Formats: sequence, structure tokens, C-alpha cells
Amino acid sequence: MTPEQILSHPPLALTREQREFYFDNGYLLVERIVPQEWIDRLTQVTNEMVEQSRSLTKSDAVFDLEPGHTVDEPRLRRLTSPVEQHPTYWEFASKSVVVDLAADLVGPDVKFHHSKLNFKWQSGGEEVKWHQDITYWPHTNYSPLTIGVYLHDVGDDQGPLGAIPVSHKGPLYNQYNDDNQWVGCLGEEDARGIDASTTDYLTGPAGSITIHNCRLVHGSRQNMSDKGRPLLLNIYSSADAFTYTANPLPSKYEGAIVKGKPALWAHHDDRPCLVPPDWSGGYTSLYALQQQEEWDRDQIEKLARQTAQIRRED
Ligand SMILES: O=C(O)CCC(=O)C(=O)O
Repeated sequence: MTPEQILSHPPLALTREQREFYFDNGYLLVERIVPQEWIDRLTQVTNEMVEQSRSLTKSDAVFDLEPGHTVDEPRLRRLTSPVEQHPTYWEFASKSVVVDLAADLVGPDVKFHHSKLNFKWQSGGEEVKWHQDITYWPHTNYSPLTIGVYLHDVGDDQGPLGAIPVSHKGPLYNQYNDDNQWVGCLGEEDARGIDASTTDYLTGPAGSITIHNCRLVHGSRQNMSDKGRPLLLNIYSSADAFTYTANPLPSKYEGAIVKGKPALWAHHDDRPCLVPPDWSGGYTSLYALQQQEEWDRDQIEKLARQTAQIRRED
């Protein structure tokens, strides 16, 4: 659907100005839109997840650990596919205001793709380099978007999400290095070519929402503050967008229609898309790939087993 067609549907959660801002700029911040009750519930299950991670010594398909993670001082980079880990996350992704936000920006028929919870731990939580999401998980069109909710208040020193305005209308960049290895971020030369001085860092109180289009160039700085920055991210598309590569973060909910009805016809955008490596045997993590971290054989085997298990449950 074109922005005009989407805008012809009455808004459910956003103003016309907010919807137009998203279409023009490729991202949006909406402050305090998620009720505190939801933030409390999500925080409680997230604390339970952190407890579960304490005894781990290596990252796996569920918990992506930062170097330095210990039993006494857990440091998580990411909880992978939270909707698989606790029903509260799926209830939020499928029944809360985020579904209406998605419908306001992709149209009345909304499909779920995947989820993740990026922690950006205090005192050093890792940077996310400039990248575009769609080449991790190509779809037949560019409707997919990511809706993040800040579980804590997020200020400028906590590594808020940074968006390069209007970059969704620009090119898709190569996210392989010169040796054709997937690094999941722009190469140095491309990164130098973007005007980072225009970056909009999306800060806001707990319950604020960030939304970014799948073509937008975005990233975030290290968190050197003494406060964490848990950001719960859910990805949706219009129902007529179909994937043609393996989902890096598979889930039994992939493809669930969370609003409206399934599509009978696929919509194809004629702009080409870089394809990622085949993730069907398992995907380490955005952080591990961007930092070119080596995972050992045991980890890779465990990841493949866990991924196969999730795919069997689909
Ligand atoms: O957690 C972050 O700061 C980055 C999130 C991100 O890059 C994404 O959702 O694609």
C-alpha cells in the first residue's frame, strides 16, 4: 500500500501528523504511549529472564551474553525472541497498543515477524553499528517496521536508538565485508558517506515507543551511563509482504495475523534487496556478527539444535 492508501484508513493510535512524519522520515518517537501497567508486567518477566541467564557462561539461541557476564553480575546483550520465552511478551506483541500503531503505518492487515529485547547494559552496553534491517530478513516489499518500547527512562547517555532521517528513501547498503562475510552493518566507507550529524537520538521516558522502517539507517552508541536501557522490539509488516529467506530469529508466531485478515496476493516492490546468508541452520546475533566475534563449536552446535527445535514447533 502507498502512504496515501494507508492514510485513507482512520487512525487508531497516531495523529495524521505522526503518520506523515513516519512516511517522510522513516521513523517516529511517541512518548509514554504504553500504559505503566504494561511496563510493570514486562519489567517483571524481564527480571525473571535475567535471573534465568545468570548461570550461563556462553551465549546461546535464547540469551546473548556480553563479555563479562557472570552469575553475580549478569550482563545481557539480548533476549532472543521473547515471545517464545514468556506468554506476556506475546500478549503484548499481539494485543496491546503496538498492534494499532503498526496498523496506522502498514495498513489494516498486520502480520507479525519476530521479536527481540536489546538490553544495552549499564557501564559499557555495546554499540549497534549503522545498519538497515531489511537485508537481515528480506520481504517482498518494504512495509516491515520495528516497534520498540523503552522499559526504563532513556536519556542521551544511555545509548538511545539513533535514526538517520529520510535514509529509508535512499539506497540499501552492502552489509557484507570485502571477503563477502556478513557483518550486518555498513562498511567503513559507506558509514563515512552518511550524514551522521543529522542523527535523531530517540530519548524518552519508560513507555515511549520508537518506530523505524526496515530500510532506515539506524544504530546506537555504547551505554556508558550507570543505568540500563532495555528496549523490547517487535517487528510487523503489512499482510501482503512475504519473506523469501529463513528468519534469523524464528518463532512459532512468525506470520501470525495480529490485525485484519491474511493477504491473498503478495505485493512486490520493484526495488532490489541484498540477501543475507542462509540462517536456517542458526543465527548467532547482530552483536556477534557486527563485532566479528568467534563462537566455538559447542555454541554453534547448541544454537543449531535450539534453532531446529523452534522450527519444528512452528
Ligand atoms: O537496540 C538498539 O539500540 C538497536 C536496535 C536495532 O538496531 C534494531 O531494532 O534493528
